Amino acid sequence: MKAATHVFAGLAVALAAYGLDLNDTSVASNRTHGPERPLAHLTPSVGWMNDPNGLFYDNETSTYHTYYQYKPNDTAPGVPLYWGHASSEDLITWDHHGVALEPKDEQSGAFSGSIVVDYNNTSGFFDDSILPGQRIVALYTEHSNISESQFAAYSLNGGYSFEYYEQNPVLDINSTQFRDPKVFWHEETERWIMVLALSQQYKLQIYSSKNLTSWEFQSNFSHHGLLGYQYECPGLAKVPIVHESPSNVTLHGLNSTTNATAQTNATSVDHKWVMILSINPGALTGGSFNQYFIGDFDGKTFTAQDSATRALDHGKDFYAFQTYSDVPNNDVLGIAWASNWDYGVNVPAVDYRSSMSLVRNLTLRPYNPNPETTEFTLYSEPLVNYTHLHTNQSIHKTSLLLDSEETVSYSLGKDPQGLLEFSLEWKVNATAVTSRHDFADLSLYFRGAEDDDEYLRLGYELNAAAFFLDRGNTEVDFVSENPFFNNKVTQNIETYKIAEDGLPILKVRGIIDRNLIELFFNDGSSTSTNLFFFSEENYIGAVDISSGVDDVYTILDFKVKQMSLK
Ligand SMILES: *[C@@H]1O[C@H](CO)[C@@H](O)[C@H](O)[C@H]1NC(C)=O
Ligand SMILES: *[C@@H]1O[C@H](CO)[C@@H](O)[C@H](O)[C@H]1NC(C)=O
Ligand SMILES: *[C@@H]1O[C@H](CO)[C@@H](O)[C@H](O)[C@H]1NC(C)=O
Ligand SMILES: *[C@@H]1O[C@H](CO)[C@@H](O)[C@H](O)[C@H]1NC(C)=O
Ligand SMILES: *[C@@H]1O[C@H](CO)[C@@H](O)[C@H](O)[C@H]1NC(C)=O
Ligand SMILES: *[C@@H]1O[C@H](CO)[C@@H](O)[C@H](O)[C@H]1NC(C)=O
Ligand SMILES: *[C@@H]1O[C@H](CO)[C@@H](O)[C@H](O)[C@H]1NC(C)=O
Ligand SMILES: *[C@@H]1O[C@H](CO)[C@@H](O)[C@H](O)[C@H]1NC(C)=O
Ligand SMILES: *[C@@H]1O[C@H](CO)[C@@H](O)[C@H](O)[C@H]1NC(C)=O
Ligand SMILES: *[C@@H]1O[C@H](CO)[C@@H](O)[C@H](O)[C@H]1NC(C)=O
Ligand SMILES: *[C@@H]1O[C@H](CO)[C@@H](O)[C@H](O)[C@H]1NC(C)=O
Ligand SMILES: CC(=O)N[C@H]1CO[C@H](CO)[C@@H](O)[C@@H]1O
Repeated sequence: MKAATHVFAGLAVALAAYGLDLNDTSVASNRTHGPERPLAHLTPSVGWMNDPNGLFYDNETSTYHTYYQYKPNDTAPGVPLYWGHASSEDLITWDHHGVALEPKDEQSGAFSGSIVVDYNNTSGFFDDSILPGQRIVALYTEHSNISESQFAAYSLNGGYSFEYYEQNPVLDINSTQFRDPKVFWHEETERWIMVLALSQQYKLQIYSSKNLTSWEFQSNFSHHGLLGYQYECPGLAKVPIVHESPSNVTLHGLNSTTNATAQTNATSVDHKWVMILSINPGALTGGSFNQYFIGDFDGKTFTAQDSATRALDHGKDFYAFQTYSDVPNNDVLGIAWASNWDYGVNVPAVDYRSSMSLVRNLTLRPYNPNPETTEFTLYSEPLVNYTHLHTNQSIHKTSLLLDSEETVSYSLGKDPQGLLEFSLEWKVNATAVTSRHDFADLSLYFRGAEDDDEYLRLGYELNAAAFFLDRGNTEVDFVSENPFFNNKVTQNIETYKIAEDGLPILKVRGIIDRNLIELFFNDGSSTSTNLFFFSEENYIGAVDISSGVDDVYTILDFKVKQMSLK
């Protein structure tokens, strides 16, 4: 999807004329890794990428397929817009397969959509020669300046190329702002369900079908959450409830007025439905934003449990989140475009632009936003498979009481490649703060190996009870010149557990990959995903820990791994 305020016109020259064969695997099939390219995140081999599309798992080959909005011959979006395609077994290393879906002409776009595996051949597109697990049907938006309608396409070779349904469109309501179908099989009513956005009317619409080609309107979910300019890229997922927080700690809000167990009607409920919604522009922090609603779905109507909207990620660079179809054990796995339309077209780039987030595993678990409330929230866990990752250097420290005079420094080893994973658990003794005037911080400085004046600063400040990230300490002109690229991002963070001495403990896990940082607070009850830019090949090579106050912060556990691809 794109911001509708962008108008692309007059692009009429065939891609082939620019020497780019859409099916040319010699260009696009390799695991390319240029100097600034994230190592463990999906990036396109060349060209422009935005929303993830058509995510599915092929159980015959144990392979995850990810498609995405793609303009192969340019590092900015525009028509004709395609679906690019990559596949992976570990969700860390991706094989590129070039263009998978094409728009109907040069003035159009094959806009966002989804893929389902039609095991039972309800569509009639397949015969017995196609294994049930590879009966791939895509539903997507065919976009032009005069229309957005929903098209079907199917693959007879496991998702590598597609045939277009002869009687497209399968859903057309004569609108120019009607897009991004996410389709799934609803076991309870034995129907396919499609949720899509009537974008500029702030409606998510639900349709159902027996055969993926004939769609019947069921209901609207309208005017919920932050509205912004328009609704985009919705999703509806059945998310498992896990009744314990991940570390199985005793939650501190036991005198709660709302009680997480009561909220989900005791333990008889093992899931809730979650409606996912992207808006752009309209984020309170500027630009693109993903929110969600928790509720129930009966095959016709989604009913939110309360009037709250919740943030799927609190960072600047997490948009158009979509879940994978047909994942084993019904796990809810999904991926987002790790950028923001406010500046995504302007970020430093050479031959490609944009990255996806890591794939996240979603569950609903209890947490305490404050001491009087226990409620369910979406927890996100990044899937970091180490099969193709090599640890070059690791650091592990425990029991370190910080004072303001001393900075503790760690080198991350020789020739770092810019891929780090870290976790920090710390205890806060607020009574040791002598003055409310103090900036009572705990700070980590992740510094460049070539130039340590370039650094990311992240940390916690107890008077604000919030985590902060400062991505502005760099010589990269884009960072200082682009007014939309906020340098400072913050996130309130709740106590995670109480230590034996009664003091609160907090925790963060982070993955830093060349120019992208993903933060997971308190085992994933909130997250923050943000791009950052250092000078070329100035990969992070050291980390300093310091505090502005004495005896307030105890590092209970600090781990860092500096990694590269095997
Ligand atoms: C990409 O291809 C389109 C036509 O398909 C053309 O109009 C456009 O100029 C090309 N862009 C670049 C950067 O080559
Ligand atoms: C790509 O390959 C598919 C399947 O072989 C074919 O139908 C399609 O026309 C090809 N596209 C181009 C642009 O060559
Ligand atoms: C894949 O799933 C389909 C539908 O459940 C099943 O028929 C098939 O046996 C599965 N294939 C494998 C390799 O597990
Ligand atoms: C396939 O058919 C079986 C048996 O009727 C049914 O239980 C299952 O839900 C169907 N699945 C899909 C994806 O059509
Ligand atoms: C489609 O919408 C346009 C613009 O609102 C209108 O002029 C046209 O008559 C509509 N077409 C049909 C078939 O309803
Ligand atoms: C899909 O189902 C509808 C309604 O049941 C039916 O009218 C239509 O013919 C079916 N389409 C195909 C291609 O089977
Ligand atoms: C979590 O804690 C409860 C209560 O202490 C205990 O009964 C349960 O077995 C624990 N679960 C796990 C997975 O450790
Ligand atoms: C919570 O309840 C316990 C006993 O039930 C009580 O001792 C404690 O003071 C209460 N805490 C708060 C914050 O109300
Ligand atoms: C939460 O609600 C459940 C079910 O109503 C009840 O059994 C339990 O005692 C409550 N817990 C607290 C801490 O209020
Ligand atoms: C809880 O479950 C009972 C029995 O299944 C049902 O009657 C009741 O409506 C449910 N309450 C809520 C709040 O969902
Ligand atoms: C996702 O989380 C659930 C609940 O913790 C777990 O059972 C499942 O194995 C996880 N899936 C993956 C792929 O890690
Ligand atoms: C550009 C490039 O490196 N192409 C290579 C991609 O991978 C194939 C198969 O391994 C090679 O034959 C190409 O040379």
